[in-house]
Amino acid sequence: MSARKPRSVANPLESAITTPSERILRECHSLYVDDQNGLVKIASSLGVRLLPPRKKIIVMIMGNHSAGKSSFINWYVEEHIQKTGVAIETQGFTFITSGRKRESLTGNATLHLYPHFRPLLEFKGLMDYLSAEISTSKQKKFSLVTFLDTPGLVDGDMIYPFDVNSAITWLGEQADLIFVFFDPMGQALCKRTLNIVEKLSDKCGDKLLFYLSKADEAGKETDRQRVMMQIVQELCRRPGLNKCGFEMPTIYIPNPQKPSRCVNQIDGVCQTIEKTINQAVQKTLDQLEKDCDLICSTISSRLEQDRAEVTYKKTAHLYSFLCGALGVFLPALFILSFIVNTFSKEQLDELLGEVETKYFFSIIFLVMYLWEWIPEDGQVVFVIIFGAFCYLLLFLAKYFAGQGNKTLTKKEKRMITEYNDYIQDVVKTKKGKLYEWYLQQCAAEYDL
Ligand SMILES: Nc1nc2c(ncn2[C@@H]2O[C@H](COP(=O)(O)OP(=O)(O)OP(=O)(O)O)[C@@H](O)[C@H]2O)c(=O)[nH]1
Ligand SMILES: [Mg+2]
Repeated sequence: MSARKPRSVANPLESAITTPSERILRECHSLYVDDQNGLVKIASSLGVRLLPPRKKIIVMIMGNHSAGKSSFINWYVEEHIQKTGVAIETQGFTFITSGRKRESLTGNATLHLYPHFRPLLEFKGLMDYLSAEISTSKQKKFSLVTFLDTPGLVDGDMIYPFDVNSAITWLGEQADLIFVFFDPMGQALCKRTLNIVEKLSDKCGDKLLFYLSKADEAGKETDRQRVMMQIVQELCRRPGLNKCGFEMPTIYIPNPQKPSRCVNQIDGVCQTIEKTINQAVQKTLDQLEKDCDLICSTISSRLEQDRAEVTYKKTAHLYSFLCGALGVFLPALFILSFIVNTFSKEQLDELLGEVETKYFFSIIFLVMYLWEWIPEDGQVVFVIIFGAFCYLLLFLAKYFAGQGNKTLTKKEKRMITEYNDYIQDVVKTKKGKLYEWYLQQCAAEYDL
């Protein structure tokens, strides 16, 4: 591995058309998924699982049938992507996101685009109702948002081809924001919507926001107030929901042909999206720092562990050698002593030379002295014990030789040290720069 800098995705042409937030998110993402030095790859080589951050936030829009969910998305994107109308138009889940060219994707292709959403495969019958629409629009903050349009909810006999309640609840948990649209017409108090909202509020109440949509159709201000009161009352009656203070901005799609005097808080929705994007940028940068620290601490503990392992292995190998040597030497000496004892001193002098014979004999003499010192009826027992002892020594030699776990090879050690340097020198420096950039952007927005 070479500690090269990751490929920067921001070429001059792109930087002219992308916002700083978008570039920060993209650069963070590329630090994770880079082919050669991506943090995901580095972490997985150390046995740590990291997920790359998302490049966009996910805003799920749910609510009653005909509450204006798809119309809101079309308005935000400023392109007629989703079918709208009085009939039940949206029957499945659609991801609406920005890309280089206009495209419509089916279920499998959608999961390819959003691997985080693979568990959707477990929802029986849902795959035929999953799709994605890619638009080239760059309006508002669309380049940093993925909308998730959901099926219109109705009570009664309507049969959904999949478990719609569980699917919306699961998807809501994955989203960064959940908008619940209540329209002032007929179905504002749809039980199914309230049931799902109750479940979601239990798990992710902080990202759940309520809107009174199509507010221009609510009639006079007093009617609108009455509808809102009804909805809020119905929400508060739910045991899981009565703890939250409800805020319910009124929104509608501005129509120049049909001006309305009703207050429109739709710009507030855009600001909420923008705020969540900024939070996502901050969270991503914080997570990057945490992931870098996690990798570096894993590396240092791995090296520390390896050093301890090497020392342990060296000691074990020394023991193994000593036991092995004794296990072979002692019986050899014992047997040799008996053989040599059958030779006369003169024969040995001739064979070995005088000085060597002297030393040799003193050892043999010692062994034979010890042997004779043992009472005759105990000699057989001694041989058995001695044999067992030598066998134990050989067994211990084998045991010590097998002790210790696998240690790092030189190549592996060099590689993880280089990973550490790369993270300290390249990734952390880059993260510092991106943070500065982010703060500059915040300051610039604040000045405005
Ligand atoms: N007056 C008014 N009409 C709206 C507004 N938003 C949507 N509509 C109309 O309401 C109808 C339903 O809108 P959709 O966007 O299809 O609603 P939806 O929630 O996606 O409906 P389903 O997909 O069936 O659940 C359409 O005829 C829209 O033109 C609004 O803000 N004001
Ligand atoms: Mg729709």
